[in-house]
Amino acid sequence: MSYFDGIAPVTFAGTDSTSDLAFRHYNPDEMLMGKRMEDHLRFACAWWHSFAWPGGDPFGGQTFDRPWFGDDMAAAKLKADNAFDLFAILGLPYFCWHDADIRPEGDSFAENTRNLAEMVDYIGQKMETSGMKCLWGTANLFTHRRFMSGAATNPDPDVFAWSAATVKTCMDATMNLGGENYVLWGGREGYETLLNTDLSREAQQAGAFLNKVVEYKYKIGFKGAILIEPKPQEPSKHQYDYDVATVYGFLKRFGLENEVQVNIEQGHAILAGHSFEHELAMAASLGIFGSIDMNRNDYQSGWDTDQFPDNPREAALAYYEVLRAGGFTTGGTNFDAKIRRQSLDPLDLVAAHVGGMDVCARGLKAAAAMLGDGVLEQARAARYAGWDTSDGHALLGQSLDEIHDLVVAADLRPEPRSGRQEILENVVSRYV
Ligand code: XUL
Ligand code: CO
Repeated sequence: MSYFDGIAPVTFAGTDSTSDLAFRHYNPDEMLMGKRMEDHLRFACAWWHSFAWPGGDPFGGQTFDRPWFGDDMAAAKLKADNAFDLFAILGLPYFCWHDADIRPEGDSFAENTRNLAEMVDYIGQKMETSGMKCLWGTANLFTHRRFMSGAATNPDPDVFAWSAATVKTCMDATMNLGGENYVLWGGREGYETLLNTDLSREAQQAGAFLNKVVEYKYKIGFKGAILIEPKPQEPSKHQYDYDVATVYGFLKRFGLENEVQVNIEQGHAILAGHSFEHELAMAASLGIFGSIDMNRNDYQSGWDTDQFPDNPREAALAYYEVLRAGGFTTGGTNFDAKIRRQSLDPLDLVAAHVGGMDVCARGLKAAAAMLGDGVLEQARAARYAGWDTSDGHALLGQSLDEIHDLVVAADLRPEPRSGRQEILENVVSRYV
């Protein structure tokens, strides 16, 4: 018996379909820029939102009633069985997990490790029979009360040690599941008040911690990417991994800019006061683009609402940056998104993913067409054409007084030119 019994596998039915449970745009085998749509998007389901989240909010507890809710191994296995049933219905190729999503919490570190290892075996067998793959694994270093003051940046070295040991077990588990990336979201790496916080120490701790992660990656021969997920607020008042540019500065400081990339989440970009495409373009320009957590925030609430994406234009602009960056290599599109607390039924969980996958597919198609037609890239190249001349090239290597003499000799009079923003925005509107 599956929780999802009675729901048939979702298939592509074309844009004329009015079914709630059909793909109108996501057609896995459709070729775009020489690659299958499924291989472009590399969709993943998030174990925490879809199977572990009880539907609570700050004003009320659990609303969902799932047969697998419980805190023992039998419940964890039932959860895994049903997770794989949902993956099959949706035709999702990947999943992502935290240790706390897939194993029950033990009474000790050793019990946590045993539980995790047993669940990794169980899930590994299900992956073999289903062909499912693991996009990434991660450690939950923020839910349990021991992490209330941070993990790597905790004032208590025992918590640093517990966290480092936990990451070791989670990297082992990710490797055993053939995971293609290992993610670190600094859940409580930040502070509530500067009055009790030593910023210098905490940065040193975080730098040492991440260096150990990279060292261990090489030690075990993990071939995937190590990814940091930036977020500016929530749960801490201030989170150290504020945004892509901040993370890059941190990586540079600790010599890790060629070792670690970023997992960029739509909602986190918005919380940081950026657009999603800004964060993607920034990561690409810094050479640290890795993967995405796809979702959307409510633009009125100012909070990380983790809703499924529903805005084709935003998706198009995001995938445009992904494609400009060369597309995903180890990364993919993880739905770090949850249904609303009133969405009680198995059908809601399926429909949420169908809608999200379809919006991403629609965005990807528009992005591929925009890139293929080249209108935006031609306009961009034309705007910077002066820098491609020999004078333009030379300028960056010249001193201030050399440049001064050039300007005087040529009687230079720069002429402002239109940035053509509205025309370019209209171009995008033609595609979405
Ligand atoms: C929290 C968040 C996490 C990370 C993984 O906002 O996005 O789910 O993606 O720890
Ligand atoms: Co996320």
